[in-house]
Amino acid sequence: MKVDRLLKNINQLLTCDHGTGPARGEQMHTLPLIEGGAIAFKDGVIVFIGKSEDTTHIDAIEIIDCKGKIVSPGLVDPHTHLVHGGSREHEIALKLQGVPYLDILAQGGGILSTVEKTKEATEEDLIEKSINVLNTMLTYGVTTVEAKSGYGLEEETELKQLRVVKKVNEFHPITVVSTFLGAHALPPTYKGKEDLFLEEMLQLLPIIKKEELAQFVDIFCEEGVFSVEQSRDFLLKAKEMGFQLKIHADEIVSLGGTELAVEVGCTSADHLVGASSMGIEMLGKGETIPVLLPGTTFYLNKESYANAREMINQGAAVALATDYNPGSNPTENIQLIMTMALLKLKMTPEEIWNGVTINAAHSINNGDVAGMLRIGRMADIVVWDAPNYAYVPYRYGKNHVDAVYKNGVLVVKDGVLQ
Ligand code: IZC
Ligand code: ZN
Repeated sequence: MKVDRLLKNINQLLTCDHGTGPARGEQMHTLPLIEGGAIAFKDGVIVFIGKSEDTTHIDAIEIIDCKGKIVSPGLVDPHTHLVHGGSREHEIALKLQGVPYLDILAQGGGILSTVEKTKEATEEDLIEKSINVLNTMLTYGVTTVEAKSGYGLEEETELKQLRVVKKVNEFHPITVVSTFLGAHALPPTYKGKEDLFLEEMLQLLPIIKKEELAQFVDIFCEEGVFSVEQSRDFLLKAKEMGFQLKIHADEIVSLGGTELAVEVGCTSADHLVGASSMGIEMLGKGETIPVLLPGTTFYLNKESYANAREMINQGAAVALATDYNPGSNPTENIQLIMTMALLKLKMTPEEIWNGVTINAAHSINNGDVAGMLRIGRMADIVVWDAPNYAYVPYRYGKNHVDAVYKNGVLVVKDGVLQ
């Protein structure tokens, strides 16, 4: 068999292939892998996965010795606020004085401060900034990212953000999946007129559909932002218009957004720090994937983290994400999030790897193209300078990525972007 590249002598080749669907509950304890593995691809497509000793029939243009290394699918970061203007380091002093995130927002800061900066930024500014962030993500081993709008809260800027996502997806190696988050905050001029504002955001959906600007619609269901009732109405209308759903649920105050997510059929429910036991039970039985963001809890300086253990016990398919955004988690480092999942969510290394690969892929409806290695799929592959998979979340604070292939093309070599 003639191939372009053959990676062999891999200490552990993590396929993350659980058959169909995400890894749920008990299944999350298992991480499908091949010790002494090999993987080969041709024209960007995986053509062989197996043991190194079974590769004698393979004639490769390039053979890469991965002794002492592990190989995984390209990681998936399923919750980011990629496109925005400015940054919010000026709010750190308030934060250290103990002013809560939602109070900063209520005072016109937080998300609303980023809205101002995003309005000021040109499309070119936003493209350049997003590309820089995506480049960093790629060097950390991420090959698929979800990106939300939500820093416009009016037509022009929301569409500007979504068009930026569409453009960067076209020419950056990372696949970017787009979400419309027009319902991210209430502009101060709409105070008391939440329903009118949400109606106006819904009116953008036909344009978004026509220009293929987003696959998902999301809402920030939170005290002082949008209620469970408003979120239900908004999401159901978006669903009727053919969008898949996401929700920022129970991030800071427990409102019942987790239950709502399962009720209306959200593909994912994100944050869930304050999810009720009823909500967690529903996640265990339903299809909605909990996307947990421990980096955000850390950066908000909170003590109490999402109850990943109970979600897994109840049978849910937990996924992990950075929540990369300028306020509550300004980092693109998914490997740091893996360590936080280990220490703060008490997830095992197996659960963590499933959480950043196959489950994350399903949480953005990309389970059939991302998050696992299988013959016939595109070669989105990360080579890690780590002797085993547990080493990556354990040995924290450094980047373990050696190489990244996207569709079979070497895009990161020796840890450096090509
Ligand atoms: O800019 O603060 N939680 N939205 C909801 C965010 C965090 C992003 C931000
Ligand atoms: Zn978010």
